[in-house]
Amino acid sequence: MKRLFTLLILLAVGFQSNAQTTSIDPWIKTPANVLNDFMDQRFGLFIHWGPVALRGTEIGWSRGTNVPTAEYDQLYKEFNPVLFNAEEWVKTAKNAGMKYLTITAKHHDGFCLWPTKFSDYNIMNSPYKKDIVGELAKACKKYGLKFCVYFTVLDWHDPNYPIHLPDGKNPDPKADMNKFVSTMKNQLQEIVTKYHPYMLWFDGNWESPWKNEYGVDIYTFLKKLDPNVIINNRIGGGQPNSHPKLSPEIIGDYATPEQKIGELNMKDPWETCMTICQQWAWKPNDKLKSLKECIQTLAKTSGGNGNLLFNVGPMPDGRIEQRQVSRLKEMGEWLNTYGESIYGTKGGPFKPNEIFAATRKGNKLYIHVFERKSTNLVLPALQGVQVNKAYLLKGSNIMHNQDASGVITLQLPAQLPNAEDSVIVLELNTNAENLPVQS
Ligand code: H79
Repeated sequence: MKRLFTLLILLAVGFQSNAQTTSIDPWIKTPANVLNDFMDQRFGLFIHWGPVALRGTEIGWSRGTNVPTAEYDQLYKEFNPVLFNAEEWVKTAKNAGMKYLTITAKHHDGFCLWPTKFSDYNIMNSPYKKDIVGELAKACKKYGLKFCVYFTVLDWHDPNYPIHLPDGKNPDPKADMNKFVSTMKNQLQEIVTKYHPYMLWFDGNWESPWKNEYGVDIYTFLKKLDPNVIINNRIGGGQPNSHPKLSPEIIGDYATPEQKIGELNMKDPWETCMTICQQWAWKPNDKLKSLKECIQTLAKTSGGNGNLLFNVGPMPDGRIEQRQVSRLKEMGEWLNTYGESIYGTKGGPFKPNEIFAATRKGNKLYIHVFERKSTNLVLPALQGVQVNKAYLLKGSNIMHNQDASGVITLQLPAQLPNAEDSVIVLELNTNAENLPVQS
């Protein structure tokens, strides 16, 4: 009997350790309240930066393509962004109405923006010699922004990682993934214990050397260091290089559609990452998005129940381009008036489109009007719901009508008060957050 019991215990332990290599222990997953808090923030600043700014080409991807590898790998010796001022960047984000900030501590080119003990290829060996990640963490704390870190799991520069060029070909037989993952864990431990990031944004997990078991191992490792740290869905292995979805097999807390607005999803947390221009890293004269595109992107993202991580690539001297700073400030000015319809809201119940998007909180339904197609805006039927009152947010009343089937017609003013997105508040006789999504 005792033997049988021992056998059962051994089997159970064996089963458990096997399970640990393929999936995450549910007990260590990021708590729902932490993720809800993250989703309430709605708007963050993504920053892609490194010595590559000296060439104005794409970070990581231009190594061995637009810029010869040997030249790219020497750029750090000239990287001296004397005008870098962490507080200026954080103030830029704060004035834009952003609530969090994510810096590329390490991109696919392997250069580390913090003084890591585990690689010489870091900022202390540039002429600049200051901890960029640390300065930003400190400034975020001072100005009340959540500080987050981007860290890719591929590294074309590290000899222990089998792939050395963006083409993903010719794995190097001398590489050693065990050593590589061990260095990565050491670096992540430095980051988590020194800078206490609110969230970690992984990337680069679609290349063949990256395996799901590494993702399970690293997620588990991080959760032991900080049970509340939020982790995106690019840490598991064997996945395509677009991560718009969450599912039980996918490791990570939230989905990350890239360069496109995610679809309305009331169940899974998600965050769209998108560039303010076209390139992630700084490019001279890169095409800047119009204010309309910027604000409507934020409204459509919120309207789909997601966050927006909006990216700038600072210049090699350490400044963010003035025209980008100005655009972000304009977004902040819009949010000063209309922020109530973005922060802490839920998306839906209508799917965002080119004419309008909807957000909701309590008994208020916020209709983001992008375009005045005609005198009236007709919304899909909301059955069993009554509109008690309709008015422009921070403005005058709006004539409204609801027919027997629940279809709501709003009479738009001759001129919308805001050229990019005017918000109409509908006060309902019920909690708008409980309304089912309309197809
Ligand atoms: O860090 C940014 C990208 O470098 C990274 N994710 C965001 C946050 C990323 N790595 N890979 N991918 C995205 C997917 C591959 C995109 C590509 Fe391309 C399209 C590679 C080559 C064509 C983007 C456009 C990069 C170079 C040109």
